[in-house]
Amino acid sequence: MTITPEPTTTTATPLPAWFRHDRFGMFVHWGLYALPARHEWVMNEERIPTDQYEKYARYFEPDLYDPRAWARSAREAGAKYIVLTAKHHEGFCLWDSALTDYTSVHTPAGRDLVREFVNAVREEGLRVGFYYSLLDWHHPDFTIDGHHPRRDDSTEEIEALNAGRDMSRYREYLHGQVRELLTNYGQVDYLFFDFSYENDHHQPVWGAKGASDWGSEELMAMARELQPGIVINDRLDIPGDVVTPEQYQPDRPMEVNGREVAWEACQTINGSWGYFRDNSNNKSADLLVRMLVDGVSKNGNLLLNVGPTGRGNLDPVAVRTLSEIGDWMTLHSRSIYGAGASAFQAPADTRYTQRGNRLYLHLFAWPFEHIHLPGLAGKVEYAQMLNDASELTFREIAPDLQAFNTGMGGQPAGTLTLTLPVVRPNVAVPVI
Ligand code: H79
Repeated sequence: MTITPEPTTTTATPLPAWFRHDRFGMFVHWGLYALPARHEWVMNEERIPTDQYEKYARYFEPDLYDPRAWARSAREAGAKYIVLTAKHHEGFCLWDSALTDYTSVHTPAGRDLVREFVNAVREEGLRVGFYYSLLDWHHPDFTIDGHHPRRDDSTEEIEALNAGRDMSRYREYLHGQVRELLTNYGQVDYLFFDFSYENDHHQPVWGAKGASDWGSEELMAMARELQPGIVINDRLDIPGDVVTPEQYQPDRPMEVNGREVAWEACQTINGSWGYFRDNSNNKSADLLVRMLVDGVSKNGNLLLNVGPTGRGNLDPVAVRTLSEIGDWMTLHSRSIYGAGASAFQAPADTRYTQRGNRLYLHLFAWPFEHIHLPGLAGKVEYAQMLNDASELTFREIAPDLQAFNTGMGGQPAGTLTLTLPVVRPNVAVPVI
């Protein structure tokens, strides 16, 4: 007997409306790497053996952990969802997993930190996301590969080690842990897996792992069964719901196989995801706002990262940056939430976002008094500044008129010219 195969569950499901609408989320990278405080890849970069790295677990005592404060900072910045690293590549788990002792419960913290996180996030009215690392540099069955801290051991040592390692056992562990996270913590809105490297042609790595190592089809099906409506990212080496460029701003709406897809850029404040004490390469709130706007102008989201310290609090730079973004969002979030790309072509140093029939012009450089907007003549009923609703007057060269005949000088037919305040208002972005 032949049967029609069941439709695969891994084709992207319709994306829940909140994801595109909300546009802005906060990423939280927190784990043992907050203690060395020199990048979350420190175990790998410094080839730290497992038994030495475990020392950080003995000193993990986050007495200032207050996820309500994280969530409040996120909400006040305008973020609508928070994604927490339940487990990063180091393998340490922030929840009470029955499948390992390498968890926050078995540290001086002595408790399930994910539980407190989800409660706090929901109390602040935000959506809950989990990051789960597919790589695991602590698990005894995860085979040594070119991304593993022991990658520089001799070939003989690596072969001997890998002979005793069994990826099918690791796969069971991975599926079991994801099952725990999606079963024991109520509604989970977003799952960010990280990452596959089998088909990474930019950076070929020996022993690279992908969909067959993770059991990606099965994993995704399980996640959707446990949490209908969950958004799943694209790093399982099979198609997901959202494409996730990392520390990279796409130059146009993203496409996969010629079809536009939802995307979310994840970005750091200072180049490191985990807390990095000696790094002061901080992006300004102004730059981060422009990155958010740039993304929305191309139908993308921004997932902005913070890396809390080993004591559990956000560092002052993160707090200040989020607060400044919040100042801008208070006045301008109408151009972000529910907005996306416009069909109009924005002039140099500007971006358009559009929500329904509202077109928002974001000026990345403040011109002198006038900005010329090709193609908008005859299309605009009213123009105003967004920050204070003050009217902006404008002149138009009708599309059917010859250029050079209006006194404005040199603008092509169809151009609308706005008259701006000479001095840029404090946090202003004009709207037309
Ligand atoms: O969790 C964050 C990163 O740790 C993880 N994904 C985000 C969300 C990630 N970053 N990079 N990668 C995964 C791919 C690997 C990049 C590498 Fe490297 C380049 C590994 C070694 C060189 C970056 C630079 C990490 C260590 C040095």
